[in-house]
Amino acid sequence: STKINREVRYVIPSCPVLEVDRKRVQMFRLLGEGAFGSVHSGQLLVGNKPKDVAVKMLKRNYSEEELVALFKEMEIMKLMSRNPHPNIIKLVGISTRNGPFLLLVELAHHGNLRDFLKYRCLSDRVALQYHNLHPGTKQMQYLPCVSGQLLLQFATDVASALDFMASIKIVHRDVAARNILVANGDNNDGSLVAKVADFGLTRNVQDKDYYRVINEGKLPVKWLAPECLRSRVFSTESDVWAYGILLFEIYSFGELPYPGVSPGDILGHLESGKVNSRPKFAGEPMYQLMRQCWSWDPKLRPGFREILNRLEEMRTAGN
Ligand code: ACK
Repeated sequence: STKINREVRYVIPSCPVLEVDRKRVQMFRLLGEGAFGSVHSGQLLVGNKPKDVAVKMLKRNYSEEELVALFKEMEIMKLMSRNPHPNIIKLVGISTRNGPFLLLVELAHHGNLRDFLKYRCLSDRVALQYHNLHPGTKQMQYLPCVSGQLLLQFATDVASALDFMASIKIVHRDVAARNILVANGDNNDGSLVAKVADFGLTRNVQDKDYYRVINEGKLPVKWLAPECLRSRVFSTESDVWAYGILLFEIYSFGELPYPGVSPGDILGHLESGKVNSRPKFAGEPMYQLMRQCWSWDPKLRPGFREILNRLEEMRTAGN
């Protein structure tokens, strides 16, 4: 990829409402590296009250593509913040002046859903690794396995966010447990809530209902619907397919989909009529829902509204 030419000046879309003075931003721990840069936990001083935030910024030798990707992510988040949704990570502010570009978003204290599930239900040894990985979340290693109720609630949280996004014609394109974050509930009552994050691949498809990707690098093959693998066509229906894979991840406590199948063989695997088998912790109704999300014909996949209804039925039936 081309390294950015420092002579080229980019006009950063200005947004006075969101602009924050970087002197008010404090950065603490490195949470991780994303595709284009790093994410730190931090605080923003709002008046004289500190607010927890995650601070996203580019790596030092960022490419032009990476800069544009971060801008795009910001624009998508702006679009969604007009009508804030409880299950979507909110944009808190941006800092564009007197230093590197910073994107400040709502902090999710428990990290991504995949690691959350993976390290939670297993042995002390794994819990200890989790402890080392995330020293800030020490208390988690003492918590018991998560309940079926919580799994169903996470599934509902994500479906609700994606239903909202579909209604404003936004296709996420990278729905996967690694891109869902686990945050504390609003009332500080120990409840947890799943929130959709990472809009690096997300696109607004205002005028048409699909988005064709031309020449884009790494794609999350095991989360892609056949039409995405074949012709790079993305739509709300392909988000539904990926949501089915996310259900598989939730109900297998963070297992990799299609274990033993290499990414290059996925399309062939699907073409021969195979899908993921029922994950250990999914009941029959939940597995049926996954199977419908994996309908070959996009039109036969349920919409997120219908998915929400089905999840509600399962909840009331105590599945
Ligand atoms: O599993 P994690 O802690 O969750 O590691 C990744 C890392 O940054 C790279 O993306 C974490 N991350 C991203 N956005 C946030 C956020 N808003 N709150 C907390 N952690 C975040 C992500």
